[in-house]
Amino acid sequence: MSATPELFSCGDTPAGKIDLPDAKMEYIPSFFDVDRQQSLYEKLTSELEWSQGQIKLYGKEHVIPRLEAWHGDPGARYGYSGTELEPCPWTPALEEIRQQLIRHRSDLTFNSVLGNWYRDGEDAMGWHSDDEKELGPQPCIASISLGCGRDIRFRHRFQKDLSTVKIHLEPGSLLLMEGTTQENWQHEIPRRRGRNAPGGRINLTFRTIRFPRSG
Ligand SMILES: O=C(O)CCC(=O)C(=O)O
Ligand SMILES: [Mn+2]
Repeated sequence: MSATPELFSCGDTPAGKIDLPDAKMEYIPSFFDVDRQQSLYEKLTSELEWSQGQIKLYGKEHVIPRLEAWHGDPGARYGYSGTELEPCPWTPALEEIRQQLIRHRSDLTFNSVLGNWYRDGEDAMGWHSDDEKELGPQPCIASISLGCGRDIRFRHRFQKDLSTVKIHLEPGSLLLMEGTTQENWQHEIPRRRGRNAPGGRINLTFRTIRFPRSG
């Protein structure tokens, strides 16, 4: 695949390597088939410990526009959205997905997963990189999408002349981000309003906490 960003701005990104400069990414649109992705979505809505947090920006508290859940091995403590959390235990559906990831790439291990539940198109996530120090250098993040499809956008942190790249994350898809992706690129899930506003979507980012926060 060529590195031309416009190539990815359509809805149907093909399976394979996403050839962005200074990044290592792979996209698999049908990691789960339609029935399995739907049943996993439903299980996760009830199995995970969802809550809506708050974040302080410029001294003002804001409600985070999505629900979040943090699960993993005991001790895989993490700070996100301004909070520090001991993970909730793995659930059967999370364990099933983790095993499928490891079957896909036997060199990968994950000790935790962050769930984000976008209840509708009003829920979103702002520009950021997954570069928290708990993850260590060059983290591998495996991102699973279930429910409705949503766009993810990428922008280079330093090369401002590069176009923003949009990938439509299909329900049942896997996006792997590794190597220097987080060092060099930020990503966001933009809000989607209007006639084509999506319904619910759950995203799971499987991660490895290498340097847990001290309890
Ligand atoms: O919802 C997504 O696809 C992305 C989630 C994300 O970027 C994160 O959890 O850090
Ligand atoms: Mn992220």
